[in-house]
Amino acid sequence: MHWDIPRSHPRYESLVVREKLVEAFIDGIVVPQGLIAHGRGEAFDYILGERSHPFALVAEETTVASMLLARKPVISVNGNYAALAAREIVELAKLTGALVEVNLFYRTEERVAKIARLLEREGAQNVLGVGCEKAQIEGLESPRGIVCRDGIYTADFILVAIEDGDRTQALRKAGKMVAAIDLNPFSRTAQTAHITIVDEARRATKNMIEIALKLGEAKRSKLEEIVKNYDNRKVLAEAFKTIMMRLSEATEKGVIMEIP
Ligand code: PTJ
Repeated sequence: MHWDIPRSHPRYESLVVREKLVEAFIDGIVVPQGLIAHGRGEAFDYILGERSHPFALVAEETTVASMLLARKPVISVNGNYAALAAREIVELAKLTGALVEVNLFYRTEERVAKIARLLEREGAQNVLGVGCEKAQIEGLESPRGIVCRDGIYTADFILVAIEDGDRTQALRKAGKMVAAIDLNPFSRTAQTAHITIVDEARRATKNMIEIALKLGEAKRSKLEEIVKNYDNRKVLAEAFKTIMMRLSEATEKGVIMEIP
């Protein structure tokens, strides 16, 4: 199933992304529930104006600094994140020295292998998930809590995206530092992560690549300074304020765009 989206369509980019997800669903990368999750993300992105706000950029910078400082950083990849940003994930991992692990909510070994292959086609080496020694994250009943012993299980810093709240909480309880990309600041993931990136997953990952290129040569003390000054409550509060401001502007004016 493939639809040609006319370039002139005012929502061209958004429709192309939907097409990409539908194709990934047909290929068995994304689960049907992932399409529903995407719709929720789109709604928040629409309200936020589909751009990276300063509060997101601060969280993204802190995530990159934390990854560069970490003993073993891991980027946890699920179906949606892989479908949207496989190339960017691989690039970010290379720049920060992070491992890439496929970790799924709706886990089947077949999907793990498919997503690993997709990442490998984009240049990833040693993607964790298939054939690794398995371990169980406490608090997440099997098979949702299955991770690689040499990956997430022994990691000190984990970046998750478009993730279920339960998992973020369990990872945090397991003593990991967690950064989460989630457009919905109300979600359990957003509320429980140490660093919450309220931004669209691909846009956020692209921003982090730019930041990693700048911070790659930075001294440890500068990275530590960035992490020390970070305040996640403030970042979440800014995200809520931005939503409120955009909504209150809309409630005053009623009309938010000029229709010819
Ligand atoms: O591939 P699997 O098996 O691991 O399953 C993945 C899904 C997405 C189905 C699973 O993790 C899930 O059910 O997630 P939730 O609980 O629906 O949460 C997804 C969160 O991500 C929601 O808060 C959405 O608003 C948000 N979101 C959706 N799309 C994006 C997003 N955030 C950032 N960028 C997006 N593109």
